[in-house]
Amino acid sequence: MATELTKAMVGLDEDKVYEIVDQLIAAGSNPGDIIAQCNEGMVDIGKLFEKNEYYLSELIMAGEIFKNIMSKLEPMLIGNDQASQTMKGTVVMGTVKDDIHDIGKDIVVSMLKGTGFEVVDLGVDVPPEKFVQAVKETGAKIVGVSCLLNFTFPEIKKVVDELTAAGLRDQVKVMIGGAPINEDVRVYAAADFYGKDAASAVSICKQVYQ
Ligand code: B12
Repeated sequence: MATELTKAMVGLDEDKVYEIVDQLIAAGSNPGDIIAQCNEGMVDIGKLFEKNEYYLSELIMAGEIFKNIMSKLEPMLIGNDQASQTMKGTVVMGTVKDDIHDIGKDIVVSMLKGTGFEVVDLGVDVPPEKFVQAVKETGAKIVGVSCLLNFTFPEIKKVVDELTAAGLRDQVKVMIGGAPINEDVRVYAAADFYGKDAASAVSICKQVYQ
């Protein structure tokens, strides 16, 4: 059953969305739950887009609403982990080449920072060689690759291949995520981990830096 927040999100009812989010924050709701409800709305918005009931302008608006929600939730994600005082390790993060979706990546980045990881955020539309260069420069043991488009799956594979070509594959793990990603894509790209959400990204990184 879709919640009121999910419904308001799907309807792009901006004022209602912020009102509900503010109420949930005031009531002490977990930011992860609020994100999950909004995310469910984003998936439905994507389906309406596929059916030509929503257009690019609606996707853009949905993205802006989500970013505004994140600016309310971000302070709750940063430093909400008691153990965050101790630096856990470095993670290189970016969205693959030709893909400009950054909302999910940014949530992963915030959650990782909030749990004590140093994150090198390469942004969006990142060519494979930039991932490689960042690993060389930082010595990160894990690279997070975000990908939201089916036609950019080969770009994930290229990141893995370039790491191999640079002789770095043995010392770095590759985790991937984004709405259309699943285990099959992980196998196709020869990545090490698939994470379905930001919380999974955190547990994967904790596992790698254990
Ligand atoms: C908002 C949106 C946009 C916005 C993005 C704004 C922004 N600043 O990011 C704009 C308008 C730019 C956009 C553009 C396009 N989009 Co768009 N977009 C969406 C939409 C509705 C929501 C995406 C989103 O932000 N979701 C919310 C976040 C929180 O979820 P998330 O990204 O999945 O992230 C979570 C997890 O996946 C995970 N995660 C994410 N990254 C990572 C990384 C790692 C390492 C790990 C472990 C986990 C992880 O953690 C996050 C938090 O839980 C999706 C629908 C959907 N199903 O997602 C379509 C969608 C992704 N878009 C789609 C399309 C087709 C496009 C366009 C090609 C449309 C066009 N004709 O131009 C362009 C492509 C532009 C480009 N080159 O990148 C399709 C892709 C279909 C496909 N599978 O290939 C989708 C699925 C819509 C659909 N159903 O048709 N889009």
